[in-house]
Amino acid sequence: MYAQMIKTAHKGVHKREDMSPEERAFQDKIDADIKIEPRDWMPDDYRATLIRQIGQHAHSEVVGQLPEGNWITRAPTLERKAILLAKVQDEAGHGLYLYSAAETLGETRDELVRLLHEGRMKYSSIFNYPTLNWADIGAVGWLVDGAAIVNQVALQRTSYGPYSRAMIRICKEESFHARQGYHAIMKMAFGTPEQKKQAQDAVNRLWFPAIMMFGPSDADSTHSEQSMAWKIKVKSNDELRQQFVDQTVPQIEYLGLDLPDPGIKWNEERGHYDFSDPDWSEFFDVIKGNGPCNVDRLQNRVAAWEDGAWVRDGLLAHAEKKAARKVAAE
Ligand code: BYC
Repeated sequence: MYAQMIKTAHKGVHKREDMSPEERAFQDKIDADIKIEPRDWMPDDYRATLIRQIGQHAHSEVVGQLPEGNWITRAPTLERKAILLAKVQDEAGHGLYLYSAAETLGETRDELVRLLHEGRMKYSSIFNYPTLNWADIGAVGWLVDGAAIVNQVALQRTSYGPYSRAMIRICKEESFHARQGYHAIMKMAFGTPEQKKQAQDAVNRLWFPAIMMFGPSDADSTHSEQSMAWKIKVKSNDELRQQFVDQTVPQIEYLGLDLPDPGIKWNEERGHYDFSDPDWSEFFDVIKGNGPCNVDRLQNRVAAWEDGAWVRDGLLAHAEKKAARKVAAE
């Protein structure tokens, strides 16, 4: 359904004077901060935008398991391993909440997964970078989940009820993820000179990819204007990026690490940190499929899906048998 919908999607922002009476009533509800629920009338483009964003978000949670899963067997202590396992399992759960939220819009999980596997849907750019040392796992929890929280706390107020409710639950778990990441990197930063060097290296490599997670600058964001008018997005890409930088710079300083960007400087007048733009050509290249790990990540996901076919078949056969038995007994 989604694949079909994007072909016919409206171009440009919906203007009030062009809206049907139904759409005007819908927009009035949004303006009054009334949540939209699955059975409510909604414009096709609102539905398609939500399926795109929620679907990409779900894919990010699932693909996001890969860079961290890579370190489960090499975690330095039993305690760190148990924490990492719990975190990676949480990501699978987040994927499920989000695929379920997308299903309330009439799109199946199987279809979304198919579009991901065919390279027709995106997932977060950040997961196309490798995790090279143990400090990267701390940095992922702290910076990547930290960035995800900034975005998701805002999304708790998104206009679509099921998405908003999924976010509330996800944010609770993300707080634990970010905390454990900061704790892991703190151990490294306050550890031996070799460990501190690894922590610095992780921050240097992951800083710009982390701030790219918020998407292109507002001026280059294709969907922001309409998504904000519909309150699918409640804060702009640049606003959220600034919020993340402001909360993270003091944390880097506390760790005694060098700032990863010479452009980071407190701006008294703005009341915010200034910082350098990431290399946007790298960002657009990564989301086109040309990042360091894109091919690997997708191959791994497709292989995992195919390897799991027997489990899905078994569960379906069991459910059908159970349903047939129930009918026979009635
Ligand atoms: N990566 O018009 P724009 C996590 C695309 S994971 C890839 O600003 P929008 C976690 C965008 O899709 C966190 N693509 O888009 C999991 C669009 O292309 P299409 C995941 C990106 O949607 C495991 C084009 O660029 N969080 O929590 O208005 C372990 C133009 O952009 C990215 C979410 O998904 C990107 N970073 O705004 C640890 C949050 N940025 O679709 C952690 C929900 C942009 O037209 N999503 N693009 O082909 C959102 O809030 C919004 O979708 C975004 C982008 C702010 C990301």
